[in-house]
Amino acid sequence: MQLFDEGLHSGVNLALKVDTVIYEEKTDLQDLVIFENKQFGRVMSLDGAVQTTEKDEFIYHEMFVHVPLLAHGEVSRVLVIGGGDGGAARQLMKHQNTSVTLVDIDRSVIELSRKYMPTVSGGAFDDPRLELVIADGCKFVKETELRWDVIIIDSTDPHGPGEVLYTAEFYGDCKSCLTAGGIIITQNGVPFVQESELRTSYDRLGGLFADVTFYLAAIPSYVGGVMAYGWATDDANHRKVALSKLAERYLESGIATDYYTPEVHQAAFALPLHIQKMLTKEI
Ligand code: AG3
Repeated sequence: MQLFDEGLHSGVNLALKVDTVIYEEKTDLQDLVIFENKQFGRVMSLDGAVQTTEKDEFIYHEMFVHVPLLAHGEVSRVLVIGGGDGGAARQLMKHQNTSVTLVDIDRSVIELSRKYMPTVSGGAFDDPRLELVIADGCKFVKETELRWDVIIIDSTDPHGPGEVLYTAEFYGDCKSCLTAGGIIITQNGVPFVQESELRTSYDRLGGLFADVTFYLAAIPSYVGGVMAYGWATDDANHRKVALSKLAERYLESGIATDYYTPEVHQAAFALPLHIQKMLTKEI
């Protein structure tokens, strides 16, 4: 029996049975593998770390997208940095009046996701409301004159090509691409096994925005417990939207979800004490 042995963290590894290898390639930028697993369906890994699986991607992407969009309430333009599998884009396309710019550095990720895991993007790349840019996200946000209401940083973990997407400089450049009251959401790893990532992002985002925190969701294929999404905005009201208001926006948006509910949205911001302590701990 073949095993995929993740090796992303020291001291704990995710091992997945590989039923069939679907595709394997060293792209110019990353080492990409797609394989079939009974529990997760097709799994895409980059540089040895699981990025997306057919069966649980809805959790990760619904929480990435619907939380900021429904918290903000008036989003018309969204920038996605990374996210080449198209999972975030598919959730964004559910919001009728939303247009998306998706900037990914690696064209192969997009092409292979569309070909071998088509339900993940679900046609988002064919939607005229989506503009695809193949570019270095860092360079893109530094140079663009355009502005967005929400920026979703759907990056790999901070190793390899994804590392620059966790720097204060990059966050600052993202901030200058936001409309007033805009929100930045980051993929911030699994706090139990990636404490320093959480702490670093908290400090860097905290130096730039008035309201910085994290919200949580458990993604079964991201080993080690709940995952943290970074939340950064200058408008603290977005985090205080009443449940009744979120429910109203959810209904009005007409989106169909399998994980997200307004109640889950609110509850996701409740941080267990050990995670709160990580944020203020001296390191
Ligand atoms: N973004 C999240 C990658 C997280 C990987 N971490 C892990 N395996 N524990 C990837 C792109 C998904 N759209």
